[in-house]
Amino acid sequence: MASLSPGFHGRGSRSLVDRLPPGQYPTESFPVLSAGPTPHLPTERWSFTVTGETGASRSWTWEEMTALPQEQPVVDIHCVTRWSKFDTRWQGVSLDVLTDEVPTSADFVVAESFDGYTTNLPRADITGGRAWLVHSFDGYPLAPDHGGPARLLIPHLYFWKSAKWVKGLRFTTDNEPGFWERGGYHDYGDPWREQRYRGDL
Ligand SMILES: Nc1nc2c(c(=O)[nH]1)N[C@H]1C(S)=C(S)[C@@H](COP(=O)(O)O)O[C@H]1N2
Ligand SMILES: [Mo]
Repeated sequence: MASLSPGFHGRGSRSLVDRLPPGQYPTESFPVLSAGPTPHLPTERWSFTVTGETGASRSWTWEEMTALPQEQPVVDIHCVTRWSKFDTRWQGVSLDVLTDEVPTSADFVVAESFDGYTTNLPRADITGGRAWLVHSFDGYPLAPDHGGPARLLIPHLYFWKSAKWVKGLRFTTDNEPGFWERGGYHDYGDPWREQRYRGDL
């Protein structure tokens, strides 16, 4: 069923120890990690835009986005600062639904946020049912400090790839390193391979 996330394995089927990537520790809390101050965006002024490498684009207002088919992923998240949080519950729209609207043959994508933050990904990593635009956490509207009104959720990569206050996705032919990637973090960021910093294999 599409609303059950790939990260949800059912109670007890996989031990928490096996779900902890190398060098991580589990936490019950939900730390806030932001490079700058939290922007406060009323949903009436919010929009989300997907732009193709040719310049063609498609935008959604808040009302339009929340009217799209909703999924409720339950996933483990892993921050490069070494905390991991199991079974986090979100609600939002699959990035497949949004990116399907803009034809592209680009290999890369840059997520761009209202605070100026950027992060780059291979396009393949935001399709296939493993990345979302989320607006609720644990049954409540997403708190501003955690990226509300809406953020990306890409749980198979370190959490810096999950851009908070995201305003759009831009497909790019060339790989364009984002904020932390330019700052020395790994280009891809797979927690299972401990790809924390540039130079990690
Ligand atoms: N727009 C934006 N998104 C961002 C950041 C940021 O500073 N600005 N920080 C990133 C980092 S480094 C992490 S670990 C996660 C933290 O999300 P949290 O504050 O909800 O734990 O958001 C990521 N997304
Ligand atoms: Mo982070």
